[in-house]
Amino acid sequence: MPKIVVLTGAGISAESGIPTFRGSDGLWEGHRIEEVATPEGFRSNPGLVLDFYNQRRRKLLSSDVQPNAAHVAIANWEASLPQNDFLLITQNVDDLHVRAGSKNVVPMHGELLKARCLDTGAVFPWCDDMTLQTPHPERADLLGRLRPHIVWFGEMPLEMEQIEEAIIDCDCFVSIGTSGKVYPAAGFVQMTPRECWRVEINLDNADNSGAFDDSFVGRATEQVPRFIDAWKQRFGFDATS
Ligand code: BJW
Repeated sequence: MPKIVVLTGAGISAESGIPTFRGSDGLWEGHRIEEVATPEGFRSNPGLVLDFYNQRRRKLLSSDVQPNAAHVAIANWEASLPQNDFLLITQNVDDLHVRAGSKNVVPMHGELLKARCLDTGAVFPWCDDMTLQTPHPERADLLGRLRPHIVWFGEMPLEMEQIEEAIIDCDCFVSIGTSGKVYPAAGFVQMTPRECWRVEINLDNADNSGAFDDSFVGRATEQVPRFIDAWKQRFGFDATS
């Protein structure tokens, strides 16, 4: 059975109502990247950064945001395959893949619904707003010492060893809804074996499009199911066999 690695970015959640990062104005919901997505930005204005993530967390938890047909198609695809043959790497900090039923998911840029202690590094599930006065779940002496469990620029993405092991050994690498501007994720396609089938799914060309063998151009909700059908044909896969 072929080994599959799927990489997703903000474009897969766009049709669930979560805005992508790189709009034409270069701002993320009105903020410069350095303000809200770097350790330096957090140190210089922690209240603003916590509030930025509070707003995104509230939106993610609202009933308006639900997994879409692309998230569901990927989860169903995984469920039809042997357990160890599929890895989903997501750059997204939302939990929509898990809500759709995906199991083997690595959220390499962290998770919006988790908090991390600045002092101990411990990570906790987190659905509430976070402030400069938020009590630590376990340590009364550590008041206001939590940050969102998010990988900011200049920080090391999570689970890189597991990710690299899967990529260098995969038969199919599919990159969905990512601009190919942020490393190391943008360089994963270059690490795939020579005989691997490299596929890009995007509304538009990404910065690293030249490294892919095939492109499915259009909205993820339409193109992901179309691509999975193509994969089944290519590898002679029959769910009943
Ligand atoms: C659709 C669609 C639809 C829309 N259907 N498609 C110079 C050169 C190279 C690297 C560097 C450099 N200077 C600094 C670096 C490193 C830096 C980096 O890459 N910077 C670049 C900006 C140049 N990277 C880092 O610092 C990373 N850490 C690191 O490198 O550590 C060292 C290391 C060394 C060795 C090995 C490994 C590591 C950390 C990066 C952290 C990124 N964090 C963020 C923010 C999280 C906080 C938050 O969520 O608020 O993660 S940045 C932001 O970008 C977020 C995303 O996960 C990430 C990627 O964005 P994505 O998903 O591609 O979104 P968009 O908006 O850019 O694109 C959406 C795409 O979807 C578009 O293409 C649309 O067309 C498409 N689309 N609707 C299909 N319906």
